[in-house]
Order: sequence, then structure tokens, then C-alpha cells
Amino acid sequence: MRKLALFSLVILSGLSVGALAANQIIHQQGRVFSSESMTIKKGEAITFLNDDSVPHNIMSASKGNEFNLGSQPPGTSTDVSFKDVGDVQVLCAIHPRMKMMVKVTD
Ligand SMILES: [Cu+2]
Repeated sequence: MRKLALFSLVILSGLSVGALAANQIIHQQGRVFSSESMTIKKGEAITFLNDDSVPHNIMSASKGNEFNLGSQPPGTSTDVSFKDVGDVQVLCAIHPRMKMMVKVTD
């Protein structure tokens, strides 16, 4: 009985860690990012999901967190992890009005 209780505890704590580790998702439907800003911790990743009907090219030139995903076809997603603390301006190179801010904290 005691063994069973311990076993259940391990499973439950494993599940909650998994839930916490799930990435936040940014959608791109209608040529807009689904959030204007998002806060994450250093080293964590955001999943950029292109659920639009056109390609997007997400990138950032913010120092310490530069990246360029290239052309991202509809129906695909890419995880981006952020290495440095600070405000990261994220853009789409194809659609100048698509902008968002990622705030990376310690
Ligand atoms: Cu775009």
C-alpha cells in the first residue's frame, strides 16, 4: 500500500513538471502575431506556429537573441529559445506590420 502511494506521487509530480515545461505558442493567423508581447525566462523557448495560409519569416535583430527562421510554410512550427535577458523585438520579414515583443527575464 505504501509502495503504491509513493509510485502515484512520482507519476503526479512527473506530470506537473511536464506541464510547466510546455512552450508558450505564438500563432500567426491573419498575418498578425497572436500576442503583442510575451514574457519568458532565459533559456526557455516559444513555439512559433504558422497557422496562416501564407508563408511567414520570423526574425529578430535584438542583440544577444538574434535569429532568422527563414520562410516558414503554412502548417509548420518552429521552437525558438532565448539566450539573453532583455526585450526582444520579433518581426516578420515579409509583413512589416507583424511585430511583437518578447521580454526575457532571469
Ligand atoms: Cu509574415
